[in-house]
Amino acid sequence: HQCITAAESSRLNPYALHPDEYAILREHISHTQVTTYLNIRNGILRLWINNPRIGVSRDEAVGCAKDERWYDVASVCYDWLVRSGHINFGAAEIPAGRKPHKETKPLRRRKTVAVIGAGMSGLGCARQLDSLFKQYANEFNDMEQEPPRIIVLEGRDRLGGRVYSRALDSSKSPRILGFRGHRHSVECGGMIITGFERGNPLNILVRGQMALPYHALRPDAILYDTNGKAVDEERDRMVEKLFNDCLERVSDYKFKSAPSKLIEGNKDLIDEGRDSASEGHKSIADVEEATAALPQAPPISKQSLGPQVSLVPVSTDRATGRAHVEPGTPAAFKAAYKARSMGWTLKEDINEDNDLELGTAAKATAATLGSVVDEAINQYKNLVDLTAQDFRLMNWHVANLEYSNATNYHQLSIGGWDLDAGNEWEGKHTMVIGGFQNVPLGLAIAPSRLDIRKDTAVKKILYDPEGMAGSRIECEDGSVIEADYVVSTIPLGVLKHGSVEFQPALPIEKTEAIDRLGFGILNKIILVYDHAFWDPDADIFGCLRTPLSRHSLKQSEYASQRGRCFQWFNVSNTSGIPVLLALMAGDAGFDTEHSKNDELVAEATEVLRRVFGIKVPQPVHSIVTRWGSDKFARGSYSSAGPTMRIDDYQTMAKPVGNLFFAGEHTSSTHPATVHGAYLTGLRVASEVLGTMLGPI
Ligand code: F2N
Repeated sequence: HQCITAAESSRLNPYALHPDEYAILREHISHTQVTTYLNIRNGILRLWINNPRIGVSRDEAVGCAKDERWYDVASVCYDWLVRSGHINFGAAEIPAGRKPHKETKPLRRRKTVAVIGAGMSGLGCARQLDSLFKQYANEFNDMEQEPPRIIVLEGRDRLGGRVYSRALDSSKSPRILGFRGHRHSVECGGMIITGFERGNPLNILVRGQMALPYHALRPDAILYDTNGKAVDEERDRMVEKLFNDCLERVSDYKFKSAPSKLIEGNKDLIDEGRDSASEGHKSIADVEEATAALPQAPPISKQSLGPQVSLVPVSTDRATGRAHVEPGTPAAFKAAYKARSMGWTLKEDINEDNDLELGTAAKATAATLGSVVDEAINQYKNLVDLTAQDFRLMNWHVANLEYSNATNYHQLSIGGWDLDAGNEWEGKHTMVIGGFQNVPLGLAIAPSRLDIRKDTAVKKILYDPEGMAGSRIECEDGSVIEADYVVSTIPLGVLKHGSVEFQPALPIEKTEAIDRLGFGILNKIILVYDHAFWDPDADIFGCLRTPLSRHSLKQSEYASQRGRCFQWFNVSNTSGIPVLLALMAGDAGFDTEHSKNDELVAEATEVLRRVFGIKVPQPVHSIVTRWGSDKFARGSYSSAGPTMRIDDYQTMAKPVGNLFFAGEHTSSTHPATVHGAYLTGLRVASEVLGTMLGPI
């Protein structure tokens, strides 16, 4: 069982081959041997997950094969797991590579890899390269090369990029007394680690390697209405269901991606850790070639699953606003019928056959998630009686969705806005106590110190798109770095802004994807107090906002206000002092860029006073983030822009010659997240090593 859990924790299906494994093994093993292979692979993963402070050695991995005949396959599996970053990643002590079987040869010039950016993706990549180069030192020796040097170029004077735990400086706020000498910090950027139990690689780093303390967010969050009273839970649930149904109706217009081929082992045997008795003599490839002429089974259609389950129901997470898949009834049901089953009373002349007519909104060339959902909400108004409070509630959910996408939902693609839904992992959301930034810092120093040049802003990258000649990186301070391989983790916002020049210009497919993808703004207002006046046992609470003309039942009138301090985090547990953090999402995120701190703090205080009474004091210290004006970010994170194409994130990830791309905006499975950024760093490290050593 531990092997099964280890595979799941490593984001691998314990019972089926990953597409890469399939590509490596299809000519070498038979269908029946897949079971044996998976048992070996899951066993290696178990060794790793049981103690991720120390990397698994090749000998240990090979020992997972029960039979000598499988040693070679186990060794290949080990190579794949190491190179792809499924084991031996992060801040682990790394076992030495193969013993040199040839004499050490005279070495040629040492190659250089330059990584631009010391955020999670850049540091993740540099650390992984460092570790891979150690593990494959002998292979480099065979090529008469010393393992390459890695240099990280960072424009800021600090590490972590969009993970920024800003220290609360007691000298600036003399009233934060008693805290002098202690390191208190607040998260100005990425903060929440989602699905911490199983699958999130940050779990291994935070818990398994760095042993950082963390706080699991308590998910229940009260929503307060504008009069300061908690919203009736039942009403809240009804509105949320209606909102989710609007999102589901949009899912008919979603991008469809082809399901990937699944080569499975025998589940029962794998569960028991037993291998298949028979061996099978034809390789997977032979069998496939023999059956290629046979007609393929038709793809599974929504209807064939029966009317009761929907394949892609959508709802948004309360703490993060991110879309996730939940079992639900399909949008195919008539809206009025669904509304009634949610507990709504239908208007007098409406019966269960009445439906929404979203056709015109959805088929318009300029259709966006916002235009269609706004239309759906407006049409629901004709089926059931929606009050002004219902509109406030509905727009709180819109704000929450806009928060996770860092933009107004009229700037989101109807087909691709939730492309990553379904990839979420199990477990609570957590926050690192004492600062999330300790994770990138940990990568920078352990197990050995990386060569990181801070205050080194890159302004120009001259590269060879054919990958034959080396690259030249010019920095703002006049320094020049020659590199054989370049990894860019430059944020999408900076790429859009054009402040880093590529010579030659990036290929057109990439510049078009840069244009189509979105890069919006989420900002935070952080308020430090000398005592807590809120419920210390609640981590999150929401505040409904009114449009400029109060009691409006017009959806469009809510956009500018709904994201203003709509969601609050009590981060005292992780900061060590009484701190509240309010989100400015959607249009509000953008407005924050050119609003004055005093006005924002006054507005936030006003929102708090409605809930906690007029005694709410002025904060002793406050911080307002402005990620849009930040020269090294130019916004908060990427999103599915209105005209995006299904493979835009993959296009962002493609290398051009020896110029590689990592960063949050190159992850099609976990964009806009810290763990997603980290995984792209691992991916690119694997690509770079593959270019140097060739495939496994
Ligand atoms: C250069 C140059 C140059 C640049 N020369 N160096 C909740 C949960 C999950 C996902 C989302 C959310 C909601 C959002 C949220 O509240 N989080 C959040 C996030 C970002 C920001 C800005 C805010 C305000 C809030 C949040 C979260 O809780 N949980 C997450 O998992 N992610 C969250 N994000 C997004 C992540 O912070 C972000 O995706 C990730 O950190 C990006 O990492 P990358 O490595 O891709 O980029 P970055 O850290 O910007 O590193 C690039 C580096 O390059 C940076 O150090 C620059 O200074 C540097 N650089 N130009 C040299 N010319």
